[in-house]
Amino acid sequence: MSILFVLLTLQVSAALISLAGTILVIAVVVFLMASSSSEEDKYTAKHKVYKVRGRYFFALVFCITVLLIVSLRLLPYPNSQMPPGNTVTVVGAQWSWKLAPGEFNKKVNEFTGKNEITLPVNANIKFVVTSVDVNHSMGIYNSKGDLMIQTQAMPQYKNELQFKFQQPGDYHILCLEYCGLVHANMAGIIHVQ
Ligand SMILES: [Cu+2]
Repeated sequence: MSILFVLLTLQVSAALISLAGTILVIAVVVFLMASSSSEEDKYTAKHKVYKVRGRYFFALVFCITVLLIVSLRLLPYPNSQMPPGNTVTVVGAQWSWKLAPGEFNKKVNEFTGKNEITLPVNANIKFVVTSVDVNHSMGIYNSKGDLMIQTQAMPQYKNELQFKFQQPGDYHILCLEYCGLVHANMAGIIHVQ
């Protein structure tokens, strides 16, 4: 229920921002129409339009720059300084997840791991995610069933994802990309303590 509420709130916010943008565009058009008279020659009208367009452009650049700086600061990525021991390799396969501490740099089909791992709470963890066969998607859920993070598990490619578990407990790994018959049974568990 709370997820739905958050989504609706985000949608409503997006709709309001779009509405404000639309009203701004209409206001500019109305202003141009109101401030131009039929006797005006082409040259004067063009000059006037270019003047407003220039101001509008700089205002837009200013707004976008401010929003970009604010939103970049809010990105949920921890900074990349972390002890090397906090790296976990995750390998997806039809149809299981395998996890082991450290980054695995040999051939991926030689990787041996378990479908569960224990990780420390409140530490930056780097997941290095790949696949031995087809595309999978690693989604990590908390005990309430909320999706915390996700990234693709792709053959011959490593995706890195950083995350800090702020609550101890059991987190579940599920596959978010249909990968064949037993896709739904692809499950792993992360014990955070
Ligand atoms: Cu799958």
